[in-house]
Amino acid sequence: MDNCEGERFEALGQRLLAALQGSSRLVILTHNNPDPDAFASACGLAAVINFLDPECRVQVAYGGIVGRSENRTMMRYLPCKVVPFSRVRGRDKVAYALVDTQPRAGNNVLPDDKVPAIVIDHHPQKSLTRAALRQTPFVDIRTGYGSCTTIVTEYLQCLGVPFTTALATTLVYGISSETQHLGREASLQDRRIYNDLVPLVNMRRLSQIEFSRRPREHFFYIRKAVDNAFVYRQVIGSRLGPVENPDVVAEVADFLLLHERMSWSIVTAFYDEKLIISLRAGNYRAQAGKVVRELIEKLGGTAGGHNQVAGGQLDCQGRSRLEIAELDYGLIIDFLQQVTGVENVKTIKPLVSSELKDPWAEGDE
Ligand SMILES: [Mn+2]
Repeated sequence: MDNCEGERFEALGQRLLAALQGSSRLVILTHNNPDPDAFASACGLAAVINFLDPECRVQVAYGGIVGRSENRTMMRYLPCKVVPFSRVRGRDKVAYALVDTQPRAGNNVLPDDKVPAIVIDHHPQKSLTRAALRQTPFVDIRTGYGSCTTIVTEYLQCLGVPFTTALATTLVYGISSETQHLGREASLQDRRIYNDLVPLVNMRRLSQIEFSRRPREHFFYIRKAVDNAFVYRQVIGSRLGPVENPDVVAEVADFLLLHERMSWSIVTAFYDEKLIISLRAGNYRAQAGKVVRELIEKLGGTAGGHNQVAGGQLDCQGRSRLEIAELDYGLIIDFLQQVTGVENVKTIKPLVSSELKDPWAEGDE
């Protein structure tokens, strides 16, 4: 493989170790409410570091929660232990790596005053993250890659780290979940790496993860999502209001985009004092990341993403329920105007309900 040739990959191991600056502990952080790509990247990097320096104690940690059934099932079979960040001891004395996210991106728990040793990601940089990355000794950001897992798998291959079945299965699920089986935003390199790994995978386990059983609450969310769903031209969306599981936002966005006539889906919900927003686009040149940043950043929130998958969050601490409800509705209208070019969007039609439900109406939680 071209990226594995000669001194380039020999230097990779040395550069990773040098970035740790002799630290005997490394905490690998994913983005909050980690998805399969984040978990797989983290476990892959843990295997890389363990291989390079067996003495280094590596921990994988995340902020937020893991709500989606597939992700919870995946977590049970990970080749490395993953803990909530709150359970990490001695947080001041460890080196940090970030995967599938960047310092100051707004979606991870790395304290603002901490400079990570390693950052590996496939999301575009933003002005805020760029400044923080300047001080980071090891940075590898490849926006052309469909999954962050692919980058880390290249390291494993280049360094000759052996793949266990559990590791290969984790990595393949990371890539296939992020790219919808290589159909969404996947690059040639994602495909190559995926093909290399597939023979090593436990397919039965992979299937168990992808088609995992759901708890009863899942069906409540599906009902709510459909009850509240609206359409406007080629856009489908749903406002979920307050939720107990933030992962449901992305899940519903994927689900709604299955509608045969739609080119965009937008889903909002309220969790942990934040308005969360998730965007999906059918067109691979849609620039969803740019769209969501324009929507959220002017309100003071953080957002980002790729062409077809993007998301953001807006801190609502100190705002009244009515203000949040208005922000939520305003976001939807703003989005509709932006992507349809219609200047004055007034009526949005319900998808299946007789009238559009307001998730913020009192007593409707
Ligand atoms: Mn990712």
